[in-house]
Amino acid sequence: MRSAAAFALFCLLFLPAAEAAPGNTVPPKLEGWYLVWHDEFDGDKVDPAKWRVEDAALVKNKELEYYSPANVYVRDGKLIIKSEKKEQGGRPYTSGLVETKGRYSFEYGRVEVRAKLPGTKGLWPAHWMMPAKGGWPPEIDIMELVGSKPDAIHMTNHYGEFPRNRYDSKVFNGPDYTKDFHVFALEWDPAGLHWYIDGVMHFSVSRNVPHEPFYIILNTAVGGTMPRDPDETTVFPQHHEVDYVRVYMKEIPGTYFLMTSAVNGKITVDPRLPRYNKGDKVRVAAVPAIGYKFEGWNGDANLGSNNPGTVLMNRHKTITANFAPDPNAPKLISRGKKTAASTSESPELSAGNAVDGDMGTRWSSEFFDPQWIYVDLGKSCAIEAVRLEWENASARAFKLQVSDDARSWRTVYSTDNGAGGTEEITGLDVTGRYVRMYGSERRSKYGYSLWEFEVFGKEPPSVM
Ligand SMILES: [Ca+2]
Repeated sequence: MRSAAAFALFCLLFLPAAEAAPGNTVPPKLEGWYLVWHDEFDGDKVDPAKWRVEDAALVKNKELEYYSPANVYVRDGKLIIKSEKKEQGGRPYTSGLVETKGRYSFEYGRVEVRAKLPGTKGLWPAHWMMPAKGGWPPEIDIMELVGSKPDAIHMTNHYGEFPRNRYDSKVFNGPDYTKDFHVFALEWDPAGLHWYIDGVMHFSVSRNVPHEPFYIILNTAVGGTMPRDPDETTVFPQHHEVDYVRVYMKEIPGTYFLMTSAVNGKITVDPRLPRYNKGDKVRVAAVPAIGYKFEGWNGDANLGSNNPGTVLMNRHKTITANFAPDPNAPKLISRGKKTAASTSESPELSAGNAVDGDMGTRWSSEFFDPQWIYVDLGKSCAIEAVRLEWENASARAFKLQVSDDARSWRTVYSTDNGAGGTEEITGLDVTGRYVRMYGSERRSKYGYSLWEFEVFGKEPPSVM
């Protein structure tokens, strides 16, 4: 399988490039592969249906950048991620991050990113992937580069359970990758991960291969543990230029892919398989994010307004779900309200940090089970949804509970397989003044750690 793909790529590299009109790039056919998703960046802006653009001072790796949407734009057929020495949001530098999170994810296939990387001390451009269901690890790093060593490409597979996570990694020393465009590719099948640079395989692993959908992230970090911080030799601004991102699936006769993508909601697929046999029936359901409603299907679903519906697999199919803002959606009613928690890891990590609307502040409990945090809505409210924004130290088993007096609790949701990341629990139909996350099993040896704990619903009309 490997040699066939390598041969196909070899041929591709030596074919004359087709001159495509601007705005109309046609990706080349890769023999044996089917193009399922791509962005050639031919338009005049970042496509919000494909990319989520970060707007936050993310707290990780001691990085120094603020990820600003102003630093990400499309120009001359390229996605540009600009890094500048400019204060924003309490950080001394601005840079950019885009990801297909909440839009597109895939399991197995070939992803290609053609890019020209920024160099200079303290910069850290990366093309990487994270699991769609949330949590960390796993993580696959297609390409990472430390700006002060512009000829060294890092390729890494992160695996295991936080905090006993591990990684397999290789550094390939080639040309200066900041001078020209290069193609960084990852091939991923159930048996292995294979990293390619300009069509040549440089790293491969056959253990700890992930088996779940991942989304794609492109960014440039500034400072932090990997590149160290910029110094007087650092040159700003810097530009990370991406010519295209393409995802291919391997063609196997008689099997078909179901591609799904959605913004402001998700499509659940049952059974969810990397590929299907002819005649298989797949149940799909469109689940709007909090604040949105389902408006219908697009693509090959052929489901009318049925939700959920059943898709017959007799060819490759792509379906998207449309979600629109819901004017009747429940409102955020927990922001800034009183909180209490069983414990706090330290005074700086108190319960109030989970309702302050700041994704850079968090509540963290002490490191034993059980632990809880509740918010006091001030009066009895109709509660319809809860969103939990977990830090890495998340809950494997937890309940959501509601109370009128903070003593007697009613369980309204329970799981023993919490995914971490962003967890939205919707469709609640309960009334209460207090809402509690009660954790009974931690996912790590650390505590329960929430960037935000958000309750959505309706406050009662004021009594005259
Ligand atoms: Ca917070």
